[in-house]
Amino acid sequence: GTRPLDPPVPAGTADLTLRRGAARVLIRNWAGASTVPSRTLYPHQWSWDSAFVAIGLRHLSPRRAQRELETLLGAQWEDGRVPHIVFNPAVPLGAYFPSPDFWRSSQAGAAAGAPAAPETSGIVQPPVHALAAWLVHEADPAESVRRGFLARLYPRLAAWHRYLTTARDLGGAGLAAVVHPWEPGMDNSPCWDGPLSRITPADPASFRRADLDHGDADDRPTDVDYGRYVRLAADYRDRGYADSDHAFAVEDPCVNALLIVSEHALARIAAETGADPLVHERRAGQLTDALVGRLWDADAGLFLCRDLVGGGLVRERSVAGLVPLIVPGLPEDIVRTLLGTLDGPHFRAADTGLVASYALSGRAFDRTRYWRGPAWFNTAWLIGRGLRLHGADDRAERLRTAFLAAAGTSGFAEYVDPVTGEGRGTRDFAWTAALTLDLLA
Ligand code: 9WN
Repeated sequence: GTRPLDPPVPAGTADLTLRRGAARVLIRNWAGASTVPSRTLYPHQWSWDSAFVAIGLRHLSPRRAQRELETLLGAQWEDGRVPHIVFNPAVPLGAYFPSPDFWRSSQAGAAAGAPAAPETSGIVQPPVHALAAWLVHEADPAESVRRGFLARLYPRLAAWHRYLTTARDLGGAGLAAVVHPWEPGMDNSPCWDGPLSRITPADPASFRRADLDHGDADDRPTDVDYGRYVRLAADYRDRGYADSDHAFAVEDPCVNALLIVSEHALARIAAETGADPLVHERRAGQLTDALVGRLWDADAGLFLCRDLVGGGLVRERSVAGLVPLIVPGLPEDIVRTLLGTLDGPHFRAADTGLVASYALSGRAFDRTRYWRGPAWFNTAWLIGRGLRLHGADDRAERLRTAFLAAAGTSGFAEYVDPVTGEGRGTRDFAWTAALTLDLLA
């Protein structure tokens, strides 16, 4: 209890400190036209990071949030793909691997319409961008209209979704496939262990990891995994980034759920800019049916990944299988089952606070290693949105409280131990700070 002589603590002081800290991270990580995920570990622009960053930046500066997305989409390829990294030419080559001289986008990607500049990677990340663009617009519609923000972005976002639903419809059922473990943004998820086991790792002497200069080796993917990432990326590059003959191709529920939510956002953007919203609503509906038809697994209690090369569903419980909670119009029994899985023995979200990236009960669970257990802030934010969408406000509030506490005590960590909440990975991580600002708004 409070003693009478304790100075009164004004309401909201903790929030104010947290908000200031988060704003400071975004200001420090701003690189002039976009935000770096981390000043040390990730010194370029990353695709889905920028979408999450824009969602937070809009509370500080809607103008800067627009710029963030414009810079990313300015590096779009003519075939519609939005690269997962846009390289800053001022950063030394050795600061991050793979660097521009590995991807060689302006040359190797010429047939796919890579820009002459800037240099980019040739793979993609989850399509959170139309959702982010809509949320940025909503933060200051007058400024957005004045700058023609949505009108300029709409054709680019539409081309991006077209790429994903045509060139990347490798399974033929309408869902977008990912062709590299970096694409779904969950690099070393145990879901990729099976599909990756068929890939011969590149010779370790042929490349040098830069991530270990800044990150703890126990928190990062292993060398064998890296060898396989390099092999897949080099093969894709050597095929001119053509979407055929992929040795790794997976339909991921998180990627497709984000595509659906972004397709709904694109419908709103279309309506706002005088284009036809119905094509987007229709596609969102078709994608939702395909997601449920192809990736839902009632026995597992969540959505699973589908391995298009080996065939069949990947029987691993990953947070990616819970993210479809953000999809509007899911069948009610699926929503009920997902809520049960979230708080049940595999994820125990009610006890742990944030949501583990991989089931605590899973065979490959590892509390410290990246996407094999640690809890991440972007997935918590997405699941929180899903909980609100389905009226589970108490759980959403619980998750929000846990998110803000973990973000503050960990110094805006990249991820946290899912059991103790202890910070892991890099600090002053941009999307952790950005989504903190969003939850405080
Ligand atoms: C590879 C930037 C990115 C995130 C990913 C996260 C990590 C890169 C890496 O960092 O991936 O793209 O070097 O491990 O897994 O989700 O976008 O923050």
